[in-house]
Amino acid sequence: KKEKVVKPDYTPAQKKRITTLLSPADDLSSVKELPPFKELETELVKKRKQDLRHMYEKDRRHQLAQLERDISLFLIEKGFMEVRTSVLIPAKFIERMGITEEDPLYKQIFRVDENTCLRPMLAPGLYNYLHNFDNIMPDPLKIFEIGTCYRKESDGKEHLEEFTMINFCQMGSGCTRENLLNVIDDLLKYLNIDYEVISDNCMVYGDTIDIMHGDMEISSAVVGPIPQDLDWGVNKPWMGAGMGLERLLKVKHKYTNIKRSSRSISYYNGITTNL
Ligand code: ATP
Ligand code: 9VF
Ligand code: MG
Repeated sequence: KKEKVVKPDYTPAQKKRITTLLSPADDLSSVKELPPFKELETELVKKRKQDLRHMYEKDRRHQLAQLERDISLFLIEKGFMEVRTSVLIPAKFIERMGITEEDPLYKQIFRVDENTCLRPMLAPGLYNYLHNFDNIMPDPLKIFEIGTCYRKESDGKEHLEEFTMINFCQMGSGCTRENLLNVIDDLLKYLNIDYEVISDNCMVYGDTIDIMHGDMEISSAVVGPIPQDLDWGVNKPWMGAGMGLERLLKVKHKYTNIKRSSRSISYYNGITTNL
């Protein structure tokens, strides 16, 4: 006969504190009788301090920074050239991306002043490089950027208002769905992340190939060309994909909330700093 799990009546604030202190490795579901709040809190605080001291002793790498380095080296090895463009972009780039007032993304833009906003995506910077490098580099041209993007978001566990995107793209020959899916497959195998491919569409690109881990989108991939390429002075076939680094970390470390993998003063490598 199954024994009843005795749940002490923690207050909502106490539940929240315990949740914050838990690491994905902790498994309270097998615990038959949970201890009083103060006892459990003390035990978890002690464990999390040990975890942090262990990181300081043995590793010292920030997981978001390290993931950026890993992806960067992987893509450079695959022939993609790294670029870094501005986080502050001209507001006119938003229109030029084809983001109109009807596009849900339009209202999500952080505007800095009349002519400037924070980039919600990396595509404008990449478009500029595709145009400028077209008659300098051999065919195909392969570039990528990794960096923070900003969007006003209302929805919680998978969305950050400040997040890190990797966007790689290739222009010229070899820009097929098959080649695109191969790059994504190589990258996600290298990162040890399971995924499924589904079709979707958005206002900017039309049809997209979405890469999912369960219910969460980890990447949107597109095979061009598309009409608005001409507004950027781009007139060759292309393929590209954008992927969120904090979502990759959420999957890799089984975080229940994406905040654990974000730029933060509240968490260090997924562990609360409020100890
Ligand atoms: P969603 O539908 O989940 O809001 P999206 O389709 O608007 O995402 P894209 O514009 O396709 O997002 O951006 C490419 C990738 O960047 C996404 O697949 C996701 O991994 C990541 N990403 C987008 N928005 C966010 C966000 N607010 N927080 C964290 N990651 C994000
Ligand atoms: C793929 C998703 C238009 C040739 C410079 C590169 C892409 C989807 C990227 C991202 C975005 N697009 N969130 O474009 O690789 O830009 O919406 Si380009
Ligand atoms: Mg998408």
